[in-house]
This record gives sequence, C-alpha cells and structure tokens, in this order.
Amino acid sequence: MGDRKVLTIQDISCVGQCSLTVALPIISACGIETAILPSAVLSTHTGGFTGNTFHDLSGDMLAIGRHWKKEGICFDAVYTGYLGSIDQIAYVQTVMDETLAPGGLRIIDPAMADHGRLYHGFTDEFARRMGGLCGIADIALPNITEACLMTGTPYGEGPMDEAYIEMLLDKVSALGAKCVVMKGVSYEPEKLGVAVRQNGKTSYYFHEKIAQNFHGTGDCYASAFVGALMQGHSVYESVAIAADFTVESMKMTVGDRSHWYGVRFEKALPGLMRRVNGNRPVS
Ligand code: PXL
Repeated sequence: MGDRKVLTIQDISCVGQCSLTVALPIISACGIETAILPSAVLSTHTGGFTGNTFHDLSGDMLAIGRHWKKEGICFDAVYTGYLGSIDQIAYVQTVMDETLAPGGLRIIDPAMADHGRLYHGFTDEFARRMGGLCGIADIALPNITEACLMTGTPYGEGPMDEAYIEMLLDKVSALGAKCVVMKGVSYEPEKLGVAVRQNGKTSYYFHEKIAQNFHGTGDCYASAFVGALMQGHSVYESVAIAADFTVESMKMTVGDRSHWYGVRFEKALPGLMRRVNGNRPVS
C-alpha cells in the first residue's frame, strides 16, 4: 500500500493556533500527506478575541470538491473540524462521498462546544445537524458537551460516573457513529481521560489533568489522533498518543500568560514524531 493521504476540512483562523493552522502541521509531522479544504477564513478564532473577521467559503467548497472529482483525486480519510454554517455540514458529506477512496474513513470532530456551552455563533439546530454528520462517521470525536448537545442530553446533571459515560456513548453510537472517542472523562480529580466505544466495548485512557484550560487543545488532539491512525496505529494507541501529545503541549504553555490563545504544540512535535513513526524506516 502506498502512503496514505488525508483531507481535513475546517476553518483557517489566521491567528490563534486552532483548526487548520494546527491540523496541517501536526498531521504532516506524523508523515501523512495532508490536503486542506478551508470552510472559512477568520482573522482569529472566536474564543477570547473579539471583533474577528469571518469570510465564509461555502461557495467554494463544492466547486473545489467537483474539481478534485474530475481530476480523480481521492483520500484515505476525511477529517472534519470546525464548520462555519449548517449548509457546510451537507457540503462536507458531498465532498466525502466524491473524494473518499474505497474503505476510506470519515472522521468527525464536532468542534462546536465545550464546558457546557456552544462556541460563539452556533445554534441548537447546528448541534442537531452535527449529530447527523456524526451519524455517518466511522470515528466521531466529541467532548462531553458536544455529546450532550448532539443527543439532547442535559449537561452536568448528576455525577460523572461510569453509568453516565456509558449512557452518553450509547446515545452517540445510536446516532450511527461506528466508533466513538469521547474526550473529557474524569472519575477522579487528578485524572482526565478519553472513553472509546468500539465494537460494542468501552475502554479508557486516562492521563494527568492540567489545572488550566487552553483553547485549541481539541484540534491538537484530533489532528494527532488522525496522524497516528493513518500511520497504522490502532484506535486505542492513537487515542493514547494524541492524549499524551496534547498534555505535553499544554505543559509547554502553562505559566506563559502571553500565550493565552492556544497551546505551544510545536514544542511537543518532535516527541509526537518519534512516537508515531517509531523505528520505522522513512520511506
Ligand atoms: O478550536 C475550535 C475552533 C476552531 N475554529 C474557530 C473557533 C474555534 C473555537 O472557538 O472559534 C474559528
């Protein structure tokens, strides 16, 4: 088999270290050729900056996909992140249908909410429609807030215990996602982790909890996950690799108050590259 190719569809936030400005370097660092389809161009992300510009690229998305189809261009996986509008959810499905190689993977990060709230500019209807997109996913990567919003489940009611997490995994699986990787699971104060539902079974990967919230960590996580998976690691190994990389990126940023808008993931890339590529010869 030749080298795998990934297409990632999300916005370009020119400044702020999220979406395509992290996905492209991270997946490439994993040794995977990465094509991009920008959904929108923003001057900055919307988490903490105010007055950002927003240029919707919906009008270009289908035309770009059609051109690729004409050229016979296809991908082994399409990974989607932040999308700029409800219409784009449908466009993404068309682009996937037209450009995925046989057996190619649909990997969906809803990238629309965290800590119990939708990101600025999104609506409940958008969340419901994102649930539909996760329904066609081979792998869906919601955090707990997104899982709740997509399944109409109240957020933060009652304790976060195994019964609650199993219930959420059941509900996201019932949307149709074949494999669910759910971030933000915590059963004890010092640990945070990821619950994976695959083939009807749940497994967990826990890591240390960093006592500071950072923007863009979900995008770093999903990108490293995609890079590791495309290099042939299992879903569970990719979950662990991505979690450790994200924690390392956060550690590189803790205490740097001028870097409030994202994480310094670049500092953690060499470790990610070593781990993803192991001792494999570079081909
Ligand atoms: O990291 C998710 C993300 C991506 N893109 C934009 C965002 C956000 C989160 O707020 O605002 C534009």
